[in-house]
Amino acid sequence: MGEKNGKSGLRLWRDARLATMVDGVAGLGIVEKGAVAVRDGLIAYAGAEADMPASLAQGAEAIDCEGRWITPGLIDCHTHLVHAGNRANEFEMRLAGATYEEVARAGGGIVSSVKSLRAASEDDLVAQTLPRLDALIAEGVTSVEVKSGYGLDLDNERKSLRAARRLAGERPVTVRTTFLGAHALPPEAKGDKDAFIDLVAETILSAVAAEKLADAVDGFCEGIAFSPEQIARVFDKAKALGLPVKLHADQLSNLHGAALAARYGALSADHLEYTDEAGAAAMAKAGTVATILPGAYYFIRETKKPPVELFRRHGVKMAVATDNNPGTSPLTSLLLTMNMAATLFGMTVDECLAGITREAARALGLLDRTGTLEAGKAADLAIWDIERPAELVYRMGFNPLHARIWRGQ
Ligand code: DI6
Ligand code: FE
Repeated sequence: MGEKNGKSGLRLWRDARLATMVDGVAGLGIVEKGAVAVRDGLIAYAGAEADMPASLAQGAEAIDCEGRWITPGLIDCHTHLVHAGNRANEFEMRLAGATYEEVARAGGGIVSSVKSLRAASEDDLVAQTLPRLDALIAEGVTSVEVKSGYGLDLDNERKSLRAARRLAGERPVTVRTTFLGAHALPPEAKGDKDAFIDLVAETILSAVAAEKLADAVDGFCEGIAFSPEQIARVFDKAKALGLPVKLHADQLSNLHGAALAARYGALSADHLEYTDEAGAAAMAKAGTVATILPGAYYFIRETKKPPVELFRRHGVKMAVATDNNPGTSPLTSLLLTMNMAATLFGMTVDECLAGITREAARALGLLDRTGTLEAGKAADLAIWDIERPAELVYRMGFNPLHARIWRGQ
């Protein structure tokens, strides 16, 4: 762990207020006068300083937090961070009155990002992505999910996922990759969605899995993308390969994507503006997390809100994420995302904070490793210059991060 640690290899953050976010505990799991002890990159203790075993204090390098708040490191569980170029030109078209669908039909949309990504080298993709990753990290992000889906052929999907994997070598952050081959139809498919789905499921996904480039498989289930039947073919292949699934579901219309995701035991179903009660009930039963993405809702000026109240009533867990992508959510702030989730959708402060920590970890299948302050988990911490946790949700465009710890460093 390097020479910065105490002789015993222990580091101790003391005189802190903790939002432990422990599952099943009321609210934020707050501990006043708390301490976090860390050994070998893992949390050895998180709780009241007075109750901490004395052995953990001996020889530890102690860091006085002077009453600051510690939360789990933040987790952005839905991003398309690896992309090339941007679509500010389409933004201008939309400001002049065009809709997202009209822009797509005029040769813009996802396909224009596909062109840019195919023209970029893997090194170039990494270089273009790092400033976005750095913006997330600057606000305390310690884990991030990154999707492919702008390559849409074998070589370019692999290039995207390799670039995503390389981010973890460039910065102190945990990266989870998701294969999103069923994102849009590339021009060379000439309108044949079924043939493209065959290519995605049989050829590209198999190769991606063989190279262990993806931790999960996603799809875009939508009128302008793929039908539930087509997505199911990709999911069947994912299951056969032992990969968990997640889904862009019910974003622009209700194709019952939430229920489809639940049927496959998906880690999460994401967006969900048009999800109905049957979908929410199916997700609750399957333990599928609802990932709420207010950035996309805001940016495309959607008016239908995700059914947060239904999710609460059915006991569906809710994550909150940026959906960073060049077309519908060029957003690199989880703090601002929380403000949007609260202001636009009426999510509470507790729900927002759980959404970017514990529930985001759950949505990535990482809850046993991160997302809460508990002994045995990775020492991923964010230390904040705030007086109360609500400040993290309340401010817009202000970053009160004091320090960020990833795996104890
Ligand atoms: N849903 C979205 O909002 C983005 N992808 C998706 O499946 C849109 C991505 C883009 O326009 O580039
Ligand atoms: Fe997305």
